[in-house]
Amino acid sequence: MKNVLKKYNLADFSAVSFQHLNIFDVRSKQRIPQNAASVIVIIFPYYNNCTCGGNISAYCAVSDYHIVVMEQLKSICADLAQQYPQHSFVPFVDSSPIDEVDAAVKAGLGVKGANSLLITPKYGSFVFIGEIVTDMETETVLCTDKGCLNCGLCTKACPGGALCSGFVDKEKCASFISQKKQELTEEQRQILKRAKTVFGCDICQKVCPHNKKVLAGDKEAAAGNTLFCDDVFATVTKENVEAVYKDRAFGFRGLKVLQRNLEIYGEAVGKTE
Ligand code: B12
Repeated sequence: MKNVLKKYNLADFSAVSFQHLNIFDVRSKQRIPQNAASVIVIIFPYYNNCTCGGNISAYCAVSDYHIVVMEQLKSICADLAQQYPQHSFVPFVDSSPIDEVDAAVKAGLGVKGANSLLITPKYGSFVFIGEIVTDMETETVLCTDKGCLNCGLCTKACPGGALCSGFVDKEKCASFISQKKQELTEEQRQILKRAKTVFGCDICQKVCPHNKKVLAGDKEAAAGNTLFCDDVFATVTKENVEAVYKDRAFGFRGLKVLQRNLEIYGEAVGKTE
């Protein structure tokens, strides 16, 4: 198993028993293989310095991870299936029945921060999480969460005051608000203005001391499967929004949500056009 995974030059991966995980009751639950025994959790770093000056969050400045990560996971699954034809290997990313932060922490890949995100030792929290669920018994670990420094900086900096001991009050989270299709309340518009973002929010990650090295451009943090951004599109404007929105992580929300956010962003930075 490890030999197959090694070929992919992954930043980090580990496995945990399926029985220990939090499973959400969502539609994708149907894809879990029968007799699921273990889950291989893989991280995909994505932070790039070129996203600093943009107006979207770093996870949207790279190609849509739902597609890129899923493609990699699918090819790993195909390799594993060839090696172990009697077993099933099913890939998931984000729209997953698995609580991915919880799975990664239990697999020993990092700790859960007060901002509710997985913080890895080398890549900080700027990582996507993907996983492969299998009916194969693999070598697994079960780690307990040692937690973050708990410095409180993310809680203080959150523009909506959405964080409370690792709990995210979604309706106050700028990331959630930027994704919301329904009409925003006046308070939510103000939170978006404070976050100064057209999509997503990285404030709780950017103030996190665990991300200091990564934010300083630590070269070691660019592993084999790191997703790099296209710095031309780290800034979304009225002019390029139609061209960029489809192949980014915000594509699924549609153009209207982005245009609304652009308008609010324009008000926040004093642009009227
Ligand atoms: C829904 C979702 C969101 C929602 C809600 C997030 C949330 N934490 O609830 C929104 C849209 C806000 C969101 C935003 C973001 N997300 Co998101 N999201 C998810 C998704 C699909 C499910 C997460 C989830 O529902 N977790 C379960 C809940 C129950 O966890 P929880 O909120 O931590 O709740 C626990 C505790 O808070 C506690 N609790 C519950 N209630 C209460 C009440 C009190 C008072 C207390 C004290 C405790 C407490 O018990 C709960 C169970 O353990 C995952 C993918 C996945 N399948 O896991 C990605 C995921 C977590 N997101 C991801 C990312 C990248 C982001 C953003 C950084 C994107 C951005 N830049 O804008 C932001 C970060 C915002 C933030 N600080 O959380 C990555 C995180 C990678 C990492 N390093 O951890 C994931 C793993 C996707 C992926 N495949 O990479 N996300």
